[in-house]
Amino acid sequence: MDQSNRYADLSLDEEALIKGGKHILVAYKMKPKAGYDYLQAAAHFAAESSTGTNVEVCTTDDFTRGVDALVYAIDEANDDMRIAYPLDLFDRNITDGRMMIVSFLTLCIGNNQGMGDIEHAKMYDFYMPERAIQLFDGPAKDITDLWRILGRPLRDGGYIAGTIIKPKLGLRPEPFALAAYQFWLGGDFIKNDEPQGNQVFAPMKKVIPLVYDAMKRAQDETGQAKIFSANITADDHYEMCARADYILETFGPDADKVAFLVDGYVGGPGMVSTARRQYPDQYLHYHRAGHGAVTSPSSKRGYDAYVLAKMARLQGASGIHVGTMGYGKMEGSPDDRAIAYVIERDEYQGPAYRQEWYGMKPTTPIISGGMNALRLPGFFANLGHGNVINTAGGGSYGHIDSPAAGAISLRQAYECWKAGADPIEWAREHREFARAFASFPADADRLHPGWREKLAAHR
Ligand code: CAP
Ligand code: MG
Repeated sequence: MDQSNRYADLSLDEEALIKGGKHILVAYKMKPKAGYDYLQAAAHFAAESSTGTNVEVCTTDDFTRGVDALVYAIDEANDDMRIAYPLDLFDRNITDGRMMIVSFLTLCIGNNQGMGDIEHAKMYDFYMPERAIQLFDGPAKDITDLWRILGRPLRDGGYIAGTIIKPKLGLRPEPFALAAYQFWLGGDFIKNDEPQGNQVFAPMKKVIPLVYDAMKRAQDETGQAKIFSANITADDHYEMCARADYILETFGPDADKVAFLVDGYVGGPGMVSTARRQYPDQYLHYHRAGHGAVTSPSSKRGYDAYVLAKMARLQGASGIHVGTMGYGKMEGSPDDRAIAYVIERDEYQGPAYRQEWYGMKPTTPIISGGMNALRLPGFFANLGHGNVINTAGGGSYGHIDSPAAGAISLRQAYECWKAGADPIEWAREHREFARAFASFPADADRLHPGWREKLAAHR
């Protein structure tokens, strides 16, 4: 059924829609199945994403039509479609009137995924008007809260050297805490790896007290504050809160040094918002494990990593993993810096829309995945700043001297970039950084051919 007379209006002007402030705009890469007219398929997509279905229904009235989602632009040659969703379509909390990401997803990336007349459709940008920005929680804590704890300047406080307790699984409580202590002798920030929780061989109620003891000893020995990002991910809201409450109680006087890690993609919006709303005093660390299922460039459905990061900021993630922009082990490219810029700045021109955040707290770009001291200088040069959390698991526990040396090498890499120094020259004056060359020889060969001769004294 051709619904384009109802669910499409190509005369609508995008700037006017933005100025009107009453619509969420969404840009998709959409391709109809063979044999389907582009505009008709787009209109059906908008119907299924708002007030319609595949046939007219007798219960529709004029008010209904007033909140139809409307296709307002198509570019068939580029599989590009843009839809305006009236703000009133979206569900609001009965508790406090706020908006919710689950409603945004269930409409904009819901039934329209897998329609019979659509080959594929993927959201690559969206625009939230000011009223919507006002109605999402946004972050309660941000990187300035971590810089404050670490005694750094609250403006451009710089690089936070972190790690992930490795191996990913399989450490019992004592070796787990030892791994934490060893890194904290040189680094700032430790996170659980995303699957670490309450495994039978590492019960949380045995691990957490030992981790806190390790934190206290490392703080005493270094004279520096340390941070632990504890995984509270769970299916059950009450389980998640039980974990969070136990962790805060155990860290007691140092509970402000605990961030809460949530596996936000697999856990879903409910878990993220529950953590954000129940524990607004803790930095909320959004791990995105599993996101590649929809965000990977090889996926033509769902939404991309840029969209995921924007949604995480709206939900109140204090920090989210943004990838390594081609410098680490995960998929990515240097242009992925846009994912960092859109969540850390108060306004940013994205691939389709200029998003203003109207003072919503920024979300910290978290850099993780195959990173080590050798890969960091190039990463910072591409991003253009170092106001990030970097968690390097292999890059710390793979350093040939010690996890502490690995941590120190990460910070030295940041300082090398900040100084605009040549890494080989810098290595001559910074031992742990030099020893990262020997620790990760394949990277050293690729990034600094001839390094062995140049650094003979440090092998
Ligand atoms: C990195 C990591 C991170 C992923 C996250 C891992 O470990 O802990 O979870 O990289 O990817 O489990 O692989 P390494 P992203 O530092 O040892 O690689 O940040 O892209 O979501
Ligand atoms: Mg991990």
